Amino acid sequence: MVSHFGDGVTGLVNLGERSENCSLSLNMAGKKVTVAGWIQDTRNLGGIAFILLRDRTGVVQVTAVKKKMGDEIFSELTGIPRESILAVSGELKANDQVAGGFEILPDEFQILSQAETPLPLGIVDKVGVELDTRLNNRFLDLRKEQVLAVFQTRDLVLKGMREYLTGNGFIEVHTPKIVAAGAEGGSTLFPIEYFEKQAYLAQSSQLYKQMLMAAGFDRIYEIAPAYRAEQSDTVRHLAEFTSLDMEMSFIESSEDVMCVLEEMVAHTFDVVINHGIDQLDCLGVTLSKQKLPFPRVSFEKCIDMLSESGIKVQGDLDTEAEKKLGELMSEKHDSKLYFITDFPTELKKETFYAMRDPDNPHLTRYFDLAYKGEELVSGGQREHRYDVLVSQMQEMGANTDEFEFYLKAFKFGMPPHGGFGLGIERVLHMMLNLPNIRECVLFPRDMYRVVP
Ligand code: AMO
Repeated sequence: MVSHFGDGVTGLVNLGERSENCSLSLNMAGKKVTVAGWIQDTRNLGGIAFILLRDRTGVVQVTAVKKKMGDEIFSELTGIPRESILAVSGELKANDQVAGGFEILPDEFQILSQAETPLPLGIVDKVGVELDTRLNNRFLDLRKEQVLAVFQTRDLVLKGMREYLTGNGFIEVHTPKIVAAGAEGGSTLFPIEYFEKQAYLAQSSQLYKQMLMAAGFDRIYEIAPAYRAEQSDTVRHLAEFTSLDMEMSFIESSEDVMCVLEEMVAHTFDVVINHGIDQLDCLGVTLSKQKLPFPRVSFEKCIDMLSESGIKVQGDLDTEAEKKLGELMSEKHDSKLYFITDFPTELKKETFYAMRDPDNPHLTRYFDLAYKGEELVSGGQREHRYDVLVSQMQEMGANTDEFEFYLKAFKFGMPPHGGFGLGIERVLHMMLNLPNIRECVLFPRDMYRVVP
């Protein structure tokens, strides 16, 4: 029998043959169970020792009595180093002095894997450890309850987004990550050797999701890695992040895209609030339900608001201005999530695919969704008219020959369309108030880190 410490998931191995999965509970009092897990701690009081065994589902106490086991076996069991993996068989006994209300009295045990000492970092110790040390020993760091909680929340965020999009007629697709041209500016492209040709790691699925609109796929989304050779070593930039890209056809304006986006984000918050109670509690985070619609404020209006509060902006918003704007939005509109709309063409110069406002070519039909001052999403309506798209590309100096494979899709029936790109780690970074975006990635990649 394979047993678990917590609420009925998987994880523990048995000593003998594997059969059904189940979780330990008081109902099993008096029965013999076999469990296995990591030794979190051993408290040896001489005649009696308490060993805490941990797996993903929780912790169980194994109570070893010297008189019962004999000196030799008792010292072998209590001498096993922390974080070794131990399998134990014995009676599950009710004991209301113990957390969880029961303990295991071992009859036999087996060391499945012995950990070396000292550990590069503690799993339950309160001592603060540098992020670099944690990331260098990430397999150990990931054993921590609060680190696991981040990835369980990440799982919920992804489930919430998929659930909303699938429920609204979007199909999940996968586009190439080895590409011949980038859509987000040359400076953040990672070149790779691709047989005899020059290729790049995809910065975004932009060109492909648009081509799928020409294919008549109508409503698609993709959740996949995106690569940016970011020269900025900040707490919110990664060289490899997970991008949720969405694209939809037959829209009238970017408002259609914003409506889908805000509903998806609000639904995702609901999923995390309803199903991530233990994780939020473990991380000390309180999340509130998000009210719809999210406020929409034009870029120009944002600049005015900032200027009234003493921040002069030249060009795009910098980090300080973004942070301040987050505070102002929270005060004035009572929302931590808000859209910045009508981005000036001047600021979206590299975004050749953005549709410009027909009444004012100095403005685009482009928006960002920000959360507490950090950009989570950018998107908008795309330029679907071949001639206009080509002239926008020429205006920004793009080599249209390189994009021929993409431009061709605009010549044979391209519907009006739009979409967005959302950084999953940015959402978690802000939602869980984490100090660094690297906390939201199992094995982060940045300017300096390519291992583990
Ligand atoms: P953009 O370049 O603004 O737009 O990226 C979209 C979203 O992706 C996330 N993001 C990042 N997250 C972590 N580290 C990075 N280095 C990083 N760069 C971007 C952010 C950002 O809002 N093709 C367009 C989207 C579209 O119009 O559909 C694009 O990629 O959350």
